[in-house]
Amino acid sequence: MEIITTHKNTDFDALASVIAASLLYPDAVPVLPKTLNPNVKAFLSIHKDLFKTSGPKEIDMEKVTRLIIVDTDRWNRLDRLGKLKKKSGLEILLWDHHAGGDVDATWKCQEAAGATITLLMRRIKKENTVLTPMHATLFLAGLYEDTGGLSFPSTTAEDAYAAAFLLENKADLKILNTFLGPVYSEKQKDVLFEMLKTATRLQVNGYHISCNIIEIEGHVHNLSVVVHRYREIVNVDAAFGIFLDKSRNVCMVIGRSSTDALNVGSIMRGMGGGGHPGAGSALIKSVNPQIVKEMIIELVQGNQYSSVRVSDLMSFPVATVSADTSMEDLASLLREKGCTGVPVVDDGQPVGIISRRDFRRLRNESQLKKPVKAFMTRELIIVGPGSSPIEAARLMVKHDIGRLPVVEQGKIIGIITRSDTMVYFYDLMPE
Ligand SMILES: [Mn+2]
Repeated sequence: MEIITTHKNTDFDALASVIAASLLYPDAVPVLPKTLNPNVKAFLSIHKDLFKTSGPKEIDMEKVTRLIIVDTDRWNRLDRLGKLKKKSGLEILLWDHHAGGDVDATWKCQEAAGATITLLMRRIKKENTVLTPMHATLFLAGLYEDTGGLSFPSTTAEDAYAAAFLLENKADLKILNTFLGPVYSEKQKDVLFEMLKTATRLQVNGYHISCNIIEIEGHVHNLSVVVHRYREIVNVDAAFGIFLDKSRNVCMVIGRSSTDALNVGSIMRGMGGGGHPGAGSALIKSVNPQIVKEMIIELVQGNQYSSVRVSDLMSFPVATVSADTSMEDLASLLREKGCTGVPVVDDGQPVGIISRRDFRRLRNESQLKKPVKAFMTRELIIVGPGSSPIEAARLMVKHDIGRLPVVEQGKIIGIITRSDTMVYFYDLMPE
């Protein structure tokens, strides 16, 4: 007997992948875990007759000879299949877009893609498997849910091609949209409301973060969608919810980040949990939530030093001019160095900045003989070498300037330009 299964709290990508696998392996029985995400449950209650599935209890594990796992590579994410883990001679096929799990597969297709369904679509296209509009709709729901409608950074070109293929095969976006939005329970709405009421924004080394302590009673299903939505609303780089359950004396910490530079997964690992750069969680017993908050802030600070800093991107040595240099000499220096602006230094101390733009202030040619200090901008916006590229970029946007002197102990040690930060944001740095 062959079975196809996926992870607990089954989401659309998991369900789509199970059904897609059942097209590729027609003899296998699709087995769904008991716990499904609420929107998947709602979808299945309407499409029950179209997508026939079984529960783990209906399967005689003794008879299983081939196990096909989709959208997870961890045994502990499967529902009641522990028996199969030790079964000798069991053939295991794995289709997954995660990595690092403990399933030792006989054969696998495991690649970084936005969704597992994308990997299965590759085979479905190749085999010219016929898709009904219902199949196409479910598969696209899985693809859109895991890639945020092709907008998450994990999205690949192949995901977009798969989406196009599914639309060609009559995936229905109206139906898809009625099911895709997360269904918030009363409890989830209460938690979100409480978080918004007490919303705080902190600035930690150039990152905007939010860290809330919320007391909860009993189990609240899927708090991660609440933190996700909260982060979007308060518009921070990362949001952390510290959920204190007094009756069990535990803190559930859930983090969500919108930037790879602030790796929530590694922050959560620092607290005994886990996750990936965009999302992570940790469960901490018998600890004051205030201490947990301080730990998170410290870890965010520490994270800073493991990632790229302004000093890694800046140019040096820096061409500078003294305040008494004539505008004429400045013009030839800018031409020679091919730069658009330079810091002005007096006695080794930065006193201003002058750029090509400032030549507009000259009223006639004779003013070319005047010193730089008559035209320079005295309000000097600087950045430290240990700052993050995000912080530098924010300063440049805020003050509408194209470059920032990098200053350490009163001395200019480099200069960072808008294009230097772009190199970083677009991941163009040499490996
Ligand atoms: Mn997935």
